[in-house]
This record gives sequence, structure tokens and C-alpha cells, in this order.
Amino acid sequence: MAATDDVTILIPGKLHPHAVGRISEAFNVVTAERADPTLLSDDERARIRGAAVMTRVDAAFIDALPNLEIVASFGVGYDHVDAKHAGSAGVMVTNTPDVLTEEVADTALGLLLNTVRELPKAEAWLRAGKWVKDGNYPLTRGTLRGRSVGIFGLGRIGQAIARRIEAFGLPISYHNRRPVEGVDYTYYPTLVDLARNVDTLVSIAPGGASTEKAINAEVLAALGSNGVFVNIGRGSTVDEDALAKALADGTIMAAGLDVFADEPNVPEGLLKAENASLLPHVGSATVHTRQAMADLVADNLFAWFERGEVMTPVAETRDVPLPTR
Ligand code: NAP
Ligand code: 8YV
Repeated sequence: MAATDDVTILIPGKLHPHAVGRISEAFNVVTAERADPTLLSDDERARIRGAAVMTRVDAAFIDALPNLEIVASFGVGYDHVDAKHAGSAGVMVTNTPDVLTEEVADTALGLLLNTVRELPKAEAWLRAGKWVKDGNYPLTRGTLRGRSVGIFGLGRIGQAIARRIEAFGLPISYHNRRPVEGVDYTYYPTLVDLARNVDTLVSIAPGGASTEKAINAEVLAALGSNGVFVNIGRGSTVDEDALAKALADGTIMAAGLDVFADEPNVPEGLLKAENASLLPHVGSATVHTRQAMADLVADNLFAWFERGEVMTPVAETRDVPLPTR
């Protein structure tokens, strides 16, 4: 009998089919529409020892599962999981870092180019027959030439974005809560200082209380009228009303957004902004990378229940003791 045979894993809401397949082959699986204890029987709540999730997991849900040991979350960002509470309740939380870093950085550069050079609009011009009827697409005001790029969140993905920006020949600076050792880019201790000293701000910061609406009217004003803002981190880090206003009144020149505060709903003010390039959260969305993320979700569960190990614990649960198997 395998170590996983008598272990029950909950899969609430949607999860990548490759993760569902690998988990279902080895564990007993319980599914529910969302992570809501009222959707589970008393017997299920008592049996569940692990969860594989892409949805919100709050403190009440963690507390309602007396034998929960581990929450394996799909995605590197885990702001949908109350990891602090999990840590204090002795529940391990894992995420999927590294395997998506280069993919998301590629997307960030694509979004930056789309925003500055209006490439989606130029393609729409061709497809609408305007090249034939009206001639060349108008020259773009925006260019990457001469720009200076600031990165909000110089972590794994931020550094991969920076490496790409270096190849574009542009100077780089950044803001984190603390400077990163071993990098030469200019550090600014506040986001508004960073925005004041660059004209292109790329945000790849995580969501959560410490970054909530950090990109606000003051930061956008500091970026200035030639300013380009790209967000591929989390929508919650932006005051979206302030951004829509800054795009409409010329406080900044343009924005490229892959993430929104209330996905999949995009505020009307951003939808109607001609100077915004919008993507439906596709940063990591390739077959290759999503499969690697799904594997890491499953691998964390196997490591925990077979060997008493964990591969990619989040910071808040690093001190949760490993089980003896
Ligand atoms: P990471 O390595 O943990 O990097 C996060 C960086 O943000 C760190 O350098 C951290 O530095 C900084 N940071 C965190 N809180 C901050 C705060 N309050 N103020 C200033 N800086 C702060 O994570 P990653 O792997 O690069 O991923 C970053 C985020 O990208 C994820 O959390 C996720 O939200 C987003 N993401 C989006 C997509 C997409 O599809 N659009 C895909 C993957 C990831 P300090 O701790 O020193 O402050
Ligand atoms: C995923 C992401 O699309 O990893 C993250 O933090 O934002 C994306 O890679 C997302 O987590 C899945 O919904």
C-alpha cells in the first residue's frame, strides 16, 4: 500500500487538469465548488489532510478542517491564501516559484512593447483594411529609446525582467522594502522616489496588505506625463480609479496591464482608455509553464505525504514542523 492511499486531498474550485490528474491517481480526492466548509460533510472535513488550490482559502476554512496539514497553492503569488493564519495553526502552505519566472518576464516585456509601440492597435489597423484604405499606421509618440525603467518588486521575476531590460540598453532602478544584495541597479527606499526618478514603471510586486493600492495618484503624478506604467504583479497594488483618471487626463502617457483588482472584471475607466494595453492575466499562461506549475503543486503534496518534506514552502509557514513519515 502506498503512503498516499489513505490520504484525502480537497480540490476546491478549478485547478489545472494535470495537477488534478496526478493527485487523483494517488490520493483520495474530495472536490467542492469553493473552499467553504459548509459545502463539506462532517466526515469529509475530518478526513481532509491536504488541499490543492487556486481559489481563496481564508482563516475560517483552515480552522474548519481539524486534520489539515498542507495547502498546496497553484501560482507563485499566494495572496488568496491566509498563509499567516495557516502558519500559526501549524498548516504548511506551498506555492509555485521559479518554474514560471522566465515566462512571466517574457510576457512583461511583450506588454511593455505593446504599450509603448501600440503594436496591438497597429495589427488591428492592418486587419481592418486601414493600411490599404488610409495608408501607414501613425507614428507612435511612445518609444523605448531614451527611457529609464523602474521595477517595483525586484524579486525572482523582477530580476528576470531587469536582465531583459539590460539587453534593451536601458538604465534600471528599483524599489523593494530592502536593497537586493549583489545587484548594481539604483535602489530607492520609497515607491514615489522611484517613480520620480524614472519614466517607465514596471510593477511585479505581490498582492497583500503591504502593497494594497501602493500605486496611487501621487506615484502616477511622480511618474509624469511621459510616464508608462506596466503592471504584471497584482491588480490590488493599484488604485485603479486613480490610474483611469491619470490615463484620461494625461498625468501619464500609457499603461499596460495584465492584472486587475477584481478579475475577470475590468473597470470601465480602464476599458475605455485608448492609451491602455490590456491583457487577461496571461503572464504565465503557456501549456509548458502551466504544466510545470501543476507538477510543482502535486510534487509538494507527494513530498509531504511520502517523505515528510516540502519543496517550496512560503515564508509564513517555513517554521511549520515537518511530519515524521
Ligand atoms: P518574489 O521573488 O517574492 O519577489 C517579490 C519582490 O517584491 C521581492 O523583491 C520583495 O522584496 C518585493 N516586495 C514584497 N512586498 C513589498 C512591499 N510591501 N514593498 C516593496 N517591495 C515589496 O516573487 P516573484 O516570484 O518575483 O513574484 C512576484 C509576484 O508576481 C507574485 O507574488 C505574483 O503576485 C506576481 N505574478 C504575476 C503573474 C501573472 O501572471 N501576471 C505570474 C506570476 C507572478 P522585499 O521583501 O525586500 O520587499
Ligand atoms: C497564475 C500568477 O496565472 O503565479 C501567479 O502568481 O498570477 C499566475 O501565474 C495564477 O496564479 C493562476 O491563477
